[in-house]
Amino acid sequence: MRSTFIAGVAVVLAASTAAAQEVTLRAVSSFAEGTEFSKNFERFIEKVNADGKGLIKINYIGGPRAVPPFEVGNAVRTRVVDIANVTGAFYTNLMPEADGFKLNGKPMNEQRQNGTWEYINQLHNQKLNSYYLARQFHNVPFHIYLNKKIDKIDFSGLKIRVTPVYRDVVEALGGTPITTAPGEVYTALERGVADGYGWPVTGIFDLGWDKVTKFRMEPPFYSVEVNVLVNLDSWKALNDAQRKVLSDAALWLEGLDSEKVAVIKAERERQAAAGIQALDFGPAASKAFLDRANDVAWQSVIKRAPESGPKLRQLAGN
Ligand code: 173
Repeated sequence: MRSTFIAGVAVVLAASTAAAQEVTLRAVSSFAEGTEFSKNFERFIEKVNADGKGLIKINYIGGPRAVPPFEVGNAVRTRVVDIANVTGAFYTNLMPEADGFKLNGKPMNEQRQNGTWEYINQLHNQKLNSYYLARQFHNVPFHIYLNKKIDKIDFSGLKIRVTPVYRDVVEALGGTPITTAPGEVYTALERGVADGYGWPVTGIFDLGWDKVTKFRMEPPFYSVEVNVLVNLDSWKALNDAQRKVLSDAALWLEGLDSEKVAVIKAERERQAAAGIQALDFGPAASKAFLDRANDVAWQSVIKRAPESGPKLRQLAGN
C-alpha cells in the first residue's frame, strides 16, 4: 500500500518534470517538402530543435501529403497541428482579408515596428485561433506564366490557373481563372486545361513546371507571404523560455529573406537558360498593369472585409 503510494507520486513528478522540460509541437507545410516555399521553414525547424534542446522540439509531419494545402489553416485553427507554414491565400475561407497580405511588401522589421504585425496577429488570434509567429518572402514577387503568346497584357480567351492571389487580376484582364492547389499545376498545363498560371518568380523548377512553360509575363507584381502560424492554445501552453526559442527563430527566419535577392536573379537566369521567354510590354504597359493589379486586389479585399481591409491598406500605404 505504502510502496504503491510512493510509486504513484514518483510517476506524477516524473511526468510533470518532463513536461516542463521539453514540449513537442507537430508541424506541417502547405508546400511540398524540400521545395522553395518549405525550405526556409525546414531550416527554422532545425534551428528550433538545436536551440531549444531539452525545452521545445518540432516534429515535422511534412507537406501536402499530410494535410491538403487549402485545409492547413483550419488544421492549425483546430489544433490538428500546432504549427503550420502556410500562405494567407490558402485560408481566405476563414479570413477573407488574408488576401490583402500580398499587398504589403515592406520588410518585416518595419512591419513589426509600425503596428502591422500586431494588427495581423490580432486577426489571426480572432479568426484562426493562432499566433502569427513569422511572415516570409516579403521581397519575392509573383508572375503570370503563359504557354500562349500574347501581344498585349490581355488574358481574353485564356484559362489561367489561380489561387486567390491572382484571381481578381486575371478576371479584370479578361482571363478565365481556374483554382488549383500547386500539386495540380503540372497536369493542368500538360493537358492544356490551363494556358498559364500564377506563381512567384522562384520555385517553378521544383515540380518540373519548366518543361510545360513557354513564357513569363513581366512585370513582377505583389509580394509573396508565407506565414508561420502557431495554434493559440499551443502557444499559450508554452512557458517564456519555450516561446523565446520560437520568437528568436522567427526573427532569424524573417531575416533569411535577404538571401532572396540573389536567388531571384539566379532563378530568372535559369528560366532563360531553360528557354522560358520573358514577355515585356515596356514601362507604360507595365505600370498600367501594376496599378490595375493593386486596385482590383484592394477593391476585392475591402469588399469582403469592410473593416479590416481599409486598415490593412492604410498600413500597407499603397
Ligand atoms: O500560386 C499559389 O499557389 C500561391 O498562391 C502561392 C502563394 C505563396 C507562395 C507560393 C504560391
